[in-house]
Amino acid sequence: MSLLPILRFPDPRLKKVAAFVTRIDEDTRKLVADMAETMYEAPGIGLAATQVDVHKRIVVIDVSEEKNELRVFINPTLGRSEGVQIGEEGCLSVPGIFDKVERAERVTVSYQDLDGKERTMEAEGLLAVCIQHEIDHLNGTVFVDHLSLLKQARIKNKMLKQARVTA
Ligand code: GNR
Ligand code: NI
Repeated sequence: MSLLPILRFPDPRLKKVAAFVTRIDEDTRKLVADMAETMYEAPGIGLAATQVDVHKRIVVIDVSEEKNELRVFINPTLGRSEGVQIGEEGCLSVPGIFDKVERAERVTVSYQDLDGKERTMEAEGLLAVCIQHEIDHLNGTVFVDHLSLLKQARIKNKMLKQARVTA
């Protein structure tokens, strides 16, 4: 397994729309293992392939307390969504920034598992937030895009300055 570098906002590669996965092979399984390791090490509760510059529709999530319930979503799509929740979000691609985002409270997500089997599940609360946040990444959207233009501009400035100092 290996840790993968995570793209930082406002890297334009975070805006790419990821492609559907047509074949789940050894490379896919290796990528999922590396993504999981990268997510746990960060640490984060989710990671989309987009964030590690792989533009395929693959997401890993673990919202459990013990960090022992890895969920893998290949080609996830949202079905029904119900209700509204507003929660503080963060993103491994926008370190140090946290702000409130409105999301559906409950979602139905269809996806393929690592065996290629089609599955559908319902999620609520933090898991539902995380699924919506990760599917956004696959579509080239970062949580910052849900904030006001003023906040977006401030965050972009802060990130660019930070990158300059770090480089
Ligand atoms: O680790 C993460 N925490 C988090 C908290 C609230 C809402 C969404 C998230 S996802 C984030 C990891 C990440 O950036 N996934 O893309
Ligand atoms: Ni994120």
